[in-house]
Amino acid sequence: METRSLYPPVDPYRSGRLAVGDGHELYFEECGNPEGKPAVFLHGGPGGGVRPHYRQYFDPEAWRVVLFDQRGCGRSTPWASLEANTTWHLVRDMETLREHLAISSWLVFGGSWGSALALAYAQTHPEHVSELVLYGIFTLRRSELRWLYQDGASHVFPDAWEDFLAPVPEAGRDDLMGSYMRLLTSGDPDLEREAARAWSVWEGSILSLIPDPLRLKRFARDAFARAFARIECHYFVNGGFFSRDGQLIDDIDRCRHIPAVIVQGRYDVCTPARTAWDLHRAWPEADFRLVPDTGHTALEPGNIHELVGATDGFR
Ligand code: STX
Repeated sequence: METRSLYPPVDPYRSGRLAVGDGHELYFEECGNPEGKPAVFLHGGPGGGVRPHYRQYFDPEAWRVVLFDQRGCGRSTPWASLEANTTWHLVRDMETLREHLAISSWLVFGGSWGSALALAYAQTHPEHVSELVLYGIFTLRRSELRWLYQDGASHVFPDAWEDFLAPVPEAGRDDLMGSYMRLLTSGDPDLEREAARAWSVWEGSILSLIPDPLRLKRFARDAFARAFARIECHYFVNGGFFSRDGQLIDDIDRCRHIPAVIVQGRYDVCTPARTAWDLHRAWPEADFRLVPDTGHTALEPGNIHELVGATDGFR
């Protein structure tokens, strides 16, 4: 069978800014066909921002694709702000944006943190979701956060882990997320910068099956790391702002009727396959694709093949 690749690079036919309340303003863009079927792309992190290749998972003749930088990151302002920045603010922002664009329902596409936000949105506003395409499944359960930032991924990447530990004094290492939150909001610019870089590079180090030195450089830059580290850490010390551990999988019945594809890399060290498996067990109707030879990112060939296949199937 033919291996599917990304659609060619495309420029937005329109971009804009939208005030969403609490002093936050979002950058958004639309690409593809203005008369096409609507879709929205939810980026990861939280705090990761939109990248140009995210436009390329959709046939530009068929889809009207909306992309936006979530509160506090990318080109949205105030940059790196944690004020009025929670999962439920982002869910509301999606509604504000959807109404602004006069879209009645859209396909929701999201990976990693984007998969969590997609599930939170679909469980709150199922009537506005036509389909779901999810990959690198992340639901922010305590066990998932512990794996990433306390004891788990550290066993696979002990070398990168040493650099993650370095900014935290010994006494703070029993609670690394809490200690990082204090460093990232300490008010000392040098401490904040070093902590943001170490947090961001740790995550950048574990994302793909094959190492990517260019990604590590990008993750180390202040212009990316500060928003990414602060916003992620803020969401994670707050358990994603869910009312209970496991909420997104427990509440699957609210969105279970929506046609969905779930794509998960077997060797995803960032969000291990256990979570996607638990979601698959709770939601057997969704088309589950466990890719045998990929890690976390949407740029790995096997993940691209399944993700483009998913949107092609729904066009
Ligand atoms: N964060 C998982 C996540 O959503 C724990 C994520 N990790 N890296 C990314 O997203 C980007 C590559 C999109 C920045």
